[in-house]
Amino acid sequence: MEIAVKNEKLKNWVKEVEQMCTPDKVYWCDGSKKEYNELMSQMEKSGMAIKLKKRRNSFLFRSDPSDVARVENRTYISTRSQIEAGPTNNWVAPDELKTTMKSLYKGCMKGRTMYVIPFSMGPIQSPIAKIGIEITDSPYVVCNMHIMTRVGKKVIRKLGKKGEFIPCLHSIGAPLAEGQQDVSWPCAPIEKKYISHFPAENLIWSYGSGYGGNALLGKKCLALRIASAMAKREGWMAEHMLILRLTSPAGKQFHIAAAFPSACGKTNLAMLQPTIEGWKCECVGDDISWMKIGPDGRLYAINPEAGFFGVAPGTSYDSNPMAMDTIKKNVIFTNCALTDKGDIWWEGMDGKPPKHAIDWKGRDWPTENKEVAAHANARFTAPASQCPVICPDWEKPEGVPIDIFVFGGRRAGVVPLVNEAYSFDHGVFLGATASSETTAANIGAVGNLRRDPFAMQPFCGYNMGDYFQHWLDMGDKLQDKAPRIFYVNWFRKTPDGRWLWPGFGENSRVLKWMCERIEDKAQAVKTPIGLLPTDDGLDMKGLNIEAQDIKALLNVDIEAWRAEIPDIEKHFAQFGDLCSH
Ligand code: OXD
Ligand code: MN
Repeated sequence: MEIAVKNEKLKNWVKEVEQMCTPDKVYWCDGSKKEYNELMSQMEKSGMAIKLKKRRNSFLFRSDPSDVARVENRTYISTRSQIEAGPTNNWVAPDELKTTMKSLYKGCMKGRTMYVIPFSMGPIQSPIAKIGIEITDSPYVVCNMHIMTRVGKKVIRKLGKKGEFIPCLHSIGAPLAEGQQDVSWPCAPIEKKYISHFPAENLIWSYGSGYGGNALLGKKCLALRIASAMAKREGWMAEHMLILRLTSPAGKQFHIAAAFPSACGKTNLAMLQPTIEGWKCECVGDDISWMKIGPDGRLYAINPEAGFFGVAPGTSYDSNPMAMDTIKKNVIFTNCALTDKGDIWWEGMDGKPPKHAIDWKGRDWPTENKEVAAHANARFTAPASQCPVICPDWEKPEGVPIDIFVFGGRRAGVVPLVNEAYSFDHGVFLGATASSETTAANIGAVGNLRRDPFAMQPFCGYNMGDYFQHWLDMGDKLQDKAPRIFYVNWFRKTPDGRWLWPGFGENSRVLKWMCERIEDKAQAVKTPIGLLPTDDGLDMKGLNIEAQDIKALLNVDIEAWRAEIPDIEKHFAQFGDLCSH
C-alpha cells in the first residue's frame, strides 16, 4: 500500500507479529478492486477458488471438512477472573492462554504472505464506528473482509497518528516448509484451534481456522464479543440484531431491531417483502446492530457490517427473493455444490435439483449414501449494497432511530405468535428467557429446547448476568424514549404438526400491529405473559386462515406457561450470585 502509515502503535504491533509469525512477505491491503481481483486470480491458479461461469465475478471455495463452522467449544473470553467471563463462556486466564497461543503463532506464517487489513466496522464517518486491523495469512479472509467491512487507505487516513484500533490477529495455523505443496484449504486440527478474546485489552487472537466467524474477525469476534464488552463499559449496545425500516402507507417510518437465535429466519426477516398493501420494508442490516443514545435521547442504530454472510441452504425465491437477487454477482460462495453448467446449487433452492453436481467435498453427486450436496452451513458473502431493498439510509453516519425491539425463537407450542412487554424491564425478561427448539442446523438433538438469551449466548464478551443488568441500565437511561419490546414466534404448530402461521412476507402483518401499538391505534388484551392482539387485532385481509387457527396462535395456555417456570428458574440460577458486580 502506498499510503504512509503514521500510527506508531500500529507499526510496532505489525512488526511484533511479523517477528513472531515469520511470514515470507508482509502486504498492506489498500481495499481496491485491483487488489481483490489479483488475490482471487492467485487463488484460482492455486486451485483454492473456482470461478463460476454463470455468475459474474463470483467464486466457489470448498473448505476442509473439519473447518465448516464457528467453533464455540474452542472460543474463549479471557478476562482476569473467570467470574467476569461468566458461566456461559469458556475461560482460560490471559497469561496462560497467551503463552499457549504464542507457541502456536511462533513461525506459523512461514511460506505465506502476512496481510495487514485496516478495516472499519460501520461507515467510516460514523461516530458509532470502530477501526480494527486484522492481520491474517489467508487471502480468502482478505477477500471476504473486502465485502463484509470497509477496508483500506481511507481507514488508515482516519486512524491518523494517534487513533485507536482493535488488533485482530488471525492465522490459519498451517506453515509451509521449504518446497512443501500447499493444500486447497489449509487449517489446523480442532484441538489446535483457538478463537480468543481479551476484552480488557480489546484484543482478538484467532488461530487454526479459516472459516466464517472464526476468521473474519470483524464480525462475531469484534462486532459482538469485544464490542459488547466495550459497550457495557461505555454505555452503548452491541447486539446480535437485524435492523429494518418499515414504512406505513401514510409514509411514517418505523425502525425495528430484532434478535433471533440461528435457524429462525433472521436474514429472511431482514429482507422481508410485506404482503399488506401500501407497506414497504427496507433492510439496514441482517446480523448485528450497534446502538448509541443520540442527542434527542433516542437510541440510534448502525449496521457495522458492509455485507451479508448468509446461510445458503434453504435460500430461494420462495423464502427470500431479495437475498437471491443480492447474490447474482460479486459473491464468494463457500461449501455450496457446483453444477455442470458452472453455477452453484444448494438444498432448498428453487426448481428441481440438478441431475449431477460436484458436492461441497468435491465428489460426484448424488453420492451413494444420499448425502447433501451443499454443507448445511454453506455460505454466501455478498455486498449489502447489492440488495434490492437496502435502505437508502443504511450508511447514514448517525444511524436510524429504533422504535421497536423484537425477540423470538422457534417454538412448536406454548409461545403465541406475538406479545408485547408491559414495560422495558419486562421486555428485558423476555429477551433474557428467549428460547428456541434446536433444528438440524444446531448442535444437539432436534427439538431440544435451548435458552439463548438475546440470541447472544455465543457472542456475549462478558458475564451474561452483568449483560442483563446493562440492558436494565440502558432502559433507565432511555426512559420513555426506550424502544417498545415484543416477542414473536413464527413457528407455532398444531398438535398434529401443521404450521399455524404462513410466515415469510405474512410476518409483515405482525410488524404492522407493533407499529399500530406504538401509535396507540391498536388495542391489546392483558394476559399474564404480556399484551396480545385482540381477536381482530391483526390485519388478515387477503390471508386465508381459519378463525380457530388465529385463536390458537394467540392463545395463552396458563398451565403450559406454568410448566415453563422450573426451566426459567434453572436458567437464571446459573447466573444468580455469580455476577461480577
Ligand atoms: C451467524 C451466526 O453466522 O449467528 O450469523 O451464527
Ligand atoms: Mn448471526
